[in-house]
Amino acid sequence: MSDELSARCMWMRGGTSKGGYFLKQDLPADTAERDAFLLRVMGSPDPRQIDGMGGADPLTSKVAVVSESEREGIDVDYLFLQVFVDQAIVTDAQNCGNILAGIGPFAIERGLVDATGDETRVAIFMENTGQVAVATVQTPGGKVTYTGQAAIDGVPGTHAPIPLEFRDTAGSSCGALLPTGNAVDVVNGVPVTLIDNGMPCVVMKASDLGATGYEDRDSLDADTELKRRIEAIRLAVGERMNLGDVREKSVPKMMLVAPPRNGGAITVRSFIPHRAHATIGVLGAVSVATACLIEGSPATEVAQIPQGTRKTVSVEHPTGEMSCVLETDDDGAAISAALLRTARKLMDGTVFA
Ligand code: NQM
Repeated sequence: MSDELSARCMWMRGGTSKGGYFLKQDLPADTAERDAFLLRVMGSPDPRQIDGMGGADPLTSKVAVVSESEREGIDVDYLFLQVFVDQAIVTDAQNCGNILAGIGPFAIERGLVDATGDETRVAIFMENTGQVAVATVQTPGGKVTYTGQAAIDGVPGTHAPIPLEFRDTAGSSCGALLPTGNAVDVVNGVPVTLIDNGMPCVVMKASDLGATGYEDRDSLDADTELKRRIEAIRLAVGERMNLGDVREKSVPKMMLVAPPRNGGAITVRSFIPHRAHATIGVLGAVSVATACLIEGSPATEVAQIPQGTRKTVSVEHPTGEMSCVLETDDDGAAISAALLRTARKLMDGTVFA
């Protein structure tokens, strides 16, 4: 590829992730060319991503591709791409609810959506899973603002709030909330819930894997024996979760759960899937919160779940918590989820490959 290749791009923090936001028309139309371009932009494969924009972490090696939508009632289409750090892989096999937080502001800034007063609701079709999210962006005087008083754990300071609403996310990639039809399966001797409420996840008790669930990110990343056991379970369940061969995929996410310690509903340490997460993914948190409502799941053994049909499930993670507001039907099953995120524009210009 020539060094002259470049594209218009905005670099943004979305929630607790960071990456490049592109208009679809600004990227090569051919998928293989697009992926080769993005690998060079990020500096992959290289554990340090020294020759690119990536931050040597899966959470900062992310891409959003955005276009005006032709779907009824939808403003924009969003395709998420995970650029692996140390392998030459770009995958669309997962969605990302953190990068999603930047889509509304980006779409307004690029003129795909008109601001509608002090707040603008942006309906986003998530191409990876074929589902819809609605983001509410602060647009005082018809312009996006990133400043405000909302704080989310894992991000210093306060910013403008961006509430995200999800509906009908069950079975986003696996075809069903519980792809095996079971609340619990036993894999390699470990009871697990295989679940997908927006993100394919394997939920298991940390104690069943010899962990506490309260470890910090670095200790988890350094525990090669724990990671080996987790990866063996992941590879064993890919087909059962209707995800096929997951060796080169970033799903399912592996969720180690434990009782809450800070007044929340549950504690989670997630692997995404090969590195421990610094916090927790948005749709990953929604999926774990949903598992807490499923009788028989290992999650219910450790969770403290509030009563009522509209409940805030606070998911504790290594650097704080993420509150998922779940609405449930009369049977107690989750039907919608809402979360608070923030985002920030970091750079707008041209990126070179
Ligand atoms: O689960 C990381 C993140 C994510 C994904 C990952 C996410 C989600 O924190 O919706 O946000 O699980 O790879 O950005």
